[in-house]
Amino acid sequence: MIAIEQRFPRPSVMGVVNVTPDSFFDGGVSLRPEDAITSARRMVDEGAAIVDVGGESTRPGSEGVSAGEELRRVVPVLEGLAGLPVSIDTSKAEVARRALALGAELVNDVTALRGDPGLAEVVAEAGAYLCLMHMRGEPRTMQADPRYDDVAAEVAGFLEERLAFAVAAGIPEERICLDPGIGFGKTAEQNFELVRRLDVLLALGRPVLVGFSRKSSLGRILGDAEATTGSLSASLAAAVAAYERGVTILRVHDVRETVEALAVAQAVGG
Ligand code: HH2
Repeated sequence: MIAIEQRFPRPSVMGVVNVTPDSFFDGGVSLRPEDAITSARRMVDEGAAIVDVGGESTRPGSEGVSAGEELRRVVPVLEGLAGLPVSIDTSKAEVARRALALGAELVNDVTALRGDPGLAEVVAEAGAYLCLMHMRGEPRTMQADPRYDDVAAEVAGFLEERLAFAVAAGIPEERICLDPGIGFGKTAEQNFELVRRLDVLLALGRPVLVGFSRKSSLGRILGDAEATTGSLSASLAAAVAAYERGVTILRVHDVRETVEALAVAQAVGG
């Protein structure tokens, strides 16, 4: 069994492929399977270690979709990506099971195994990699006045508990990475603090994945209080800052640019 830190050396890039009409940044761009497949293939050519295929938006305010609709969106894309490194962005056991059968190697669950009681068993039986992400509340309401006494400690405490849950459910620790969940029930300042204090999360001993790409905090820090997205240049700065603080996997929309930025950061780091 290859540990997740061997499969994904630091830094590795995860390319985002949203097969949705309503994702916060690229909604509708890859809704047709052939467009999603083309986009995912390009990301792999550009240096993505894996592409994360999702059929449900989790943007602030979103409602969620049924398993049937999620499957209808992602299955043709997964079939078209056979043989390529794929992750499935889902919290539903049924969707994950199908995706793993079609060759996905990682399950990216933004609910950290709280959304569907059947998901842990699906991941364990398939021997898949797993990403556990922190989210306060649910997408529909999560941005309504999030408060923490100590955001880094609370996120780490949550992920420590979810990691223990996953391991108890039969998923080996070596196959799991952790994610502070940038933008999932956090203010802009809390998002930046989570990256600044990444050492608190790294102390749990698992590789960390961060998805800051294009998120609204990047637009807000540049002075637009109503921003719903961030620019490419701001996303690259966030990726490099996260990498320099110890992040292993960067989940991004702009693969080529991020791979280039990280190559320079890595060269400087030696
Ligand atoms: N962010 C989004 C979705 N899934 N998964 C992980 N592990 N970490 C993240 O930060 C993360 C995630 C939101 O981004 P995106 O997929 O582009 O948007 P949407 O949820 O609107 O489809």
